[in-house]
Amino acid sequence: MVSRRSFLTSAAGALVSAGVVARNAAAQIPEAPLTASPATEPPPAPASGPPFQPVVTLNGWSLPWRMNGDVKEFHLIAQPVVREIAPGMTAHLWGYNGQAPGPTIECVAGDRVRLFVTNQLPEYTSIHWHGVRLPHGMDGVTGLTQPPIQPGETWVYEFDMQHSGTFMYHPHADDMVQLAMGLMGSIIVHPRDPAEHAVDRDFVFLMSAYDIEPGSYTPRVHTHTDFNLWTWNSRVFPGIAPLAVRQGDRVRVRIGNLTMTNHPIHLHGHSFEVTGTDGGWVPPTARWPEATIDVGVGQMRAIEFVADAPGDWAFHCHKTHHTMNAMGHEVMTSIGVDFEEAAEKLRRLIPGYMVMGDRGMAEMASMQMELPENTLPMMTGEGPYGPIGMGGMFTVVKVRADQPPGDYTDPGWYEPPLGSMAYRSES
Ligand SMILES: [Cu+2]
Repeated sequence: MVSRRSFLTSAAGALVSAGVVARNAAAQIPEAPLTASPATEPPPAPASGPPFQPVVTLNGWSLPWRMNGDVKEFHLIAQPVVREIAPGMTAHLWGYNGQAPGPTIECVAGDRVRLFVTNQLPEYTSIHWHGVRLPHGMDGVTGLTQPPIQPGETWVYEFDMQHSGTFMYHPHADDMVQLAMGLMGSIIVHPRDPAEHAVDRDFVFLMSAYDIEPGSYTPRVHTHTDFNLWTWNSRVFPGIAPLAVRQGDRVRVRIGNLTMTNHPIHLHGHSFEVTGTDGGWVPPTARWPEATIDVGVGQMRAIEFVADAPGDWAFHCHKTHHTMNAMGHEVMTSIGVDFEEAAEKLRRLIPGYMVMGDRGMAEMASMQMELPENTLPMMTGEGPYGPIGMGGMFTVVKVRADQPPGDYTDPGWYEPPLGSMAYRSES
């Protein structure tokens, strides 16, 4: 049996040093740094406690726990972290246990949980368990339900997880700054009966937004709505893992929104139903088909579909500026303007000066432009037929007949059967 002190010390040591991942309390062996592999890992089976089918956290992982008698103990450490947004750009954020967003907390309805929260931030914090029904004093609202957790302190939250569903955790302390810095995570409470709400593949991610000037690393925390990086689990395409599924699978995707605007999330090639919100499960009689679901600020939506159509299907926010990276807002529209005369003069002063945007901006997607340090192209991601022209809140659901059960490896690009693809007219 591991003593509480040694558990806390080793958990802190293993998790904190260099942002490494530990999969469970029994095996805190540093694995590859998170930045090394953007791929989605298969979920590990629960190490102890009641059985459940684990979720896949896109570009993330689930928090290890240990059983102390009948209580499931977790340890969150709020601290500064370095997060790779996509290859070519890292951000200096605040997160939990080496990552922003923090690891996913998974438990089972009926579990009693004890959550240790250590504050290694330079200012006070708290954790609110969004959507979870619990006693007043565990709700984590600084000033209202508890004094703040001061830097260096560890506080303990303890309550019963009464209902299954998808929830979120985040501070209610200096909210605007602490959410703009990335302090958040997902909570999955699985049904006590694993057959209830069972699916073949279960994914989760949180939407967050940052305002990071090209060439800098720390988000501007006083931005209200004009963020320039729209992320899923603090990653942007092509840094977001694909959702690899087997044809015929019933798939659930749980999407939480802790940005400051709504996101209409659209899935190609399929029709889905909303089966859960942060309030709980939607009764089957109250569901209807959708291809786009608007996820409002502070909301969670769980969608489910049968992946019946093989192919690579775009899955993205439908706000076009949310599928772009690090974009400037003060860009003049110059479509239809003839700049050549002015450009000729400018080239005498600035050799190689190019006119951009007079025929739209698609060209910029394929152009290798010189970028400032630590930023990303606005439109990014290369597909099998050229630039995809989208970054930000975008990834691909890859449906394959031969994707082995339980295998989440990226199967590569889809090759459509002969005669099933759009083609150039020769007439
Ligand atoms: Cu959006």
